[in-house]
Amino acid sequence: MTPILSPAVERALDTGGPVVALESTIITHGMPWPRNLETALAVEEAVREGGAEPATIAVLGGGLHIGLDRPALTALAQAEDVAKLSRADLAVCMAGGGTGATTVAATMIAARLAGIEVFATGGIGGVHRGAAESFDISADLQELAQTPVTVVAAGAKAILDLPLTLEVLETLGVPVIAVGQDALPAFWSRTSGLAAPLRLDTPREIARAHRMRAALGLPGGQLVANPIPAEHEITAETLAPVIETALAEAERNNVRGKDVTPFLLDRVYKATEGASLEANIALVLNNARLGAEIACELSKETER
Ligand code: PSU
Ligand code: MN
Repeated sequence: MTPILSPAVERALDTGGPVVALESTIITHGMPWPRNLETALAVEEAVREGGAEPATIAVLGGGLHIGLDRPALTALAQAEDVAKLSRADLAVCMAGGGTGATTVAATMIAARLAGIEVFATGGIGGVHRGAAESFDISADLQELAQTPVTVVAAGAKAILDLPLTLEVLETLGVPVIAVGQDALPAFWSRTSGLAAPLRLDTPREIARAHRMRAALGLPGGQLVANPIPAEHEITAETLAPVIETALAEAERNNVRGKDVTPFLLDRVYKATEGASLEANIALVLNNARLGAEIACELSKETER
């Protein structure tokens, strides 16, 4: 199985140039049309402005595509009922010639196959609240433990159980690195009230840590938690009651499994009258810029 690289991604990888992987579940399940397409295009542009090549990843007609052209992005953004593919779903979807959007876990798998070391997104999946009963822990966490890709996210969403998410990441040996601050960011909010296990302040240090992990023979990646820019943040205090209501609704409607994250995101979007979406877009752009900087540093490290 060979991934299908877009010409621009292939060129960049052939020459050891900086490439940043981007996921597609955020397009199909994370944001409403047409903001999802606008955001996907703006994120790609932000990566290019940062001097790297964007590689949005999705499964189209059974092929694992790394780098999507505009018609493919548009079709994905408009499609309804696209499958959400995590590690468990990827092979079955591809073998059956299906189409699906890749989550953080599946995007990491694809990035590694293509030789891409950095991936920028919004937020990762984590340990859901009530996981002691539901056992709902995102496969994203295990993926970070085994697939050597540096993932730039704005932390994990406050809809999750953040203390337990940190515990699981620690158990799995995943470095959780806050950028430029001591606190763990919480997606829409700059801080979660929890200390981040690790802190680094520059893309160069993050790139060097990525290389050092490989040199030590450690499997897995790094989670780079980049706080949302201050002017776009929604404070944790504002969000807390909104999240409580969304979680209660999910419970009442018996929402389970893969549907939980999209359901909660949609409820928060409605309850904040769209403000959560604006914040989400701002943080993804911010992560794309940092991802490009890290990819540029990694490509310099290779030359040294
Ligand atoms: N966070 C967002 N938007 C998203 C997701 C996370 O702000 O769309 C997606 C990502 O693709 C992530 C997935 O990998 O949700 C996690 O889903 P689950 O909890 O079912 O593993
Ligand atoms: Mn889940």
